[in-house]
Amino acid sequence: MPQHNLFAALRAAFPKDLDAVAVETDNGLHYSWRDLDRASAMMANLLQSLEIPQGSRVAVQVEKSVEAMVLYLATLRAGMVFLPLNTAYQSGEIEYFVGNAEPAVVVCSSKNFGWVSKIAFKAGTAHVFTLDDDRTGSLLQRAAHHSDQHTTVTQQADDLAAILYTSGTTGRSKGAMLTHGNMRSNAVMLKDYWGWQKGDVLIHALPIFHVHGLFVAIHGALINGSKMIWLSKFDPKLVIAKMRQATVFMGVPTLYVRMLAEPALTREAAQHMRLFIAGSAPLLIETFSEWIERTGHTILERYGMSETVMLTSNPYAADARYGQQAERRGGTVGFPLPGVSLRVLDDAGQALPVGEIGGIQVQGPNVFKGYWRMPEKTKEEFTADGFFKTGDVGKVDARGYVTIVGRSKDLIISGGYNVYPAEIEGYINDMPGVAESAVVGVPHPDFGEVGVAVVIAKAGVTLNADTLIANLKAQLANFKIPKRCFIVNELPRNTMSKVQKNLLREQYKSLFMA
Ligand code: MLC
Ligand code: AMP
Repeated sequence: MPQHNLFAALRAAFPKDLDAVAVETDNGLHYSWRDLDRASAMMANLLQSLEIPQGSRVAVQVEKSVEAMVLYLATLRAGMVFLPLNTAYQSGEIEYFVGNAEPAVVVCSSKNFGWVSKIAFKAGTAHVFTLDDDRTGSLLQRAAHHSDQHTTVTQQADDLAAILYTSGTTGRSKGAMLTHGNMRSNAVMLKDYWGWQKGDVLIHALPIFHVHGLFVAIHGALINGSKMIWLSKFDPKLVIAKMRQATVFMGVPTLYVRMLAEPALTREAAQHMRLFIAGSAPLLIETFSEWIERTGHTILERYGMSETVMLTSNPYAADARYGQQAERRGGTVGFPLPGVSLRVLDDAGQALPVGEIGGIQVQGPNVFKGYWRMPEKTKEEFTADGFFKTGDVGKVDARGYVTIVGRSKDLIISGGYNVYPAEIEGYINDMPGVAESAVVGVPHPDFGEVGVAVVIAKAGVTLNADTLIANLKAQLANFKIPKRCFIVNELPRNTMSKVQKNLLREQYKSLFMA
């Protein structure tokens, strides 16, 4: 049977010299390619020794560490399904994910073991391990007893490799099922498209529980046999300092905005770099232009989703094979990647001509298999001819460049994290004394966009905005908390009684902008 396991493709790209440095951390540790191979073999053997079926979910909520990345590789190797969880999620959020995904294994930080294990055992998970960012925890202790030799489990292209939870406009989060084929095809294609070359070194400064840091960045480096400079947390000064030893950087727009605020960001500091890539949220044209002025480099913006990995990209260079010019155009997300079909449709489902704005639909080997245990939702989000409805609104120009102009889904993207107003409104509406609420996204100089809550009290009740925010903080991941809360007497409505969020966005648009 042919081997489609993503790990097999990554492993095949390891350099011949397995003792060369694969990862260098910000606290001075060096991991060789052999270390990655052996450690992932030991963890894969541990997972398999648990005698859980192939395809079992391994849910992971841990701080960023090389060992956490190795656990991801081990999960692939063992033919299990990786389920990464944002470290900011609190108990209510984790309870939902664990209940929905029914993982056989849960790995958490030791400081959270008490509450996480309680949730996991209640949901029927038999194995809960700990893993901390200082190379300790029961996962490593147990793995140490296993062999450092392991034969990668054979997988079909259609077998699941990961589930990423992503919310919808209504209802609870949905688990996007990504297969080995989805991720492998995307990684192989991007290696070529972004011109990865021998000697490339990636600065890895993103969290590793979302597509950008976990897949695009890690796969990109590993499938090119490239070293990573591994930062546990984004620090603009440190990234700028590391540019002298690196060639590739990937970040959400907020990271670029924060680096631009550093006087140390100069042409000289960025001279050794080959490529700066941005995505996960719109990159403002001001940021794009200022980056060119300050560093002499043109950021390459690309567009993707949890459900699809990468969809479009500005060109790395002119490439006759793709019939493309070399220009990276600010304000656009570039061309559909090789193998990706992208079309723009109106509300009636009619394809729109060049330059007209409509809903973006995509098809390709990178597009996910569907939502975990939600066949109805999956059906709703695909067209009869197999295109996925992204929920993004955009246009394609005569040269083929795609521009995202907005979203039909009610979603706020704050510093690269997704915040779903419906979820926050649900929590606010459940609070005593609240009649109703609306959460809208408004421009923010650092995070691009942030949430603002507008709340109406029940008759005769006086609400306190600070108390509402404190209440939310006790229940939800910190990045989801609205940055401001206003108690008002009424919400603007249209003739159908629907809240006009566009008017609220307009009303509060200058709140954070000078
Ligand atoms: C942190 N805070 C945020 C926030 N991040 N608020 C809104 N939006 C965010 N993104 C708040 C915290 O709640 C806290 O508030 C305060 O800021 C400080 O928290 P912190 O953890 O110290 O923040 P910091 O380390 O500065 O984090 C900022 C950041 C981080 C930009 C480095 O958000 C980040 O790493 N973003 C990247 C997200 C990402 O990887 N996205 C990829 C998705 S994949 P308080 O009040 O509690 O003190 C995807 C597909 C694709 O979209 O195409 O790639
Ligand atoms: P996620 O569900 O976290 O994967 O977020 C995916 C969403 O991020 C997409 O549907 C887009 O709305 C948005 N996105 C990703 N990249 C870009 C980009 N370069 N420009 C604008 N929006 C983007």
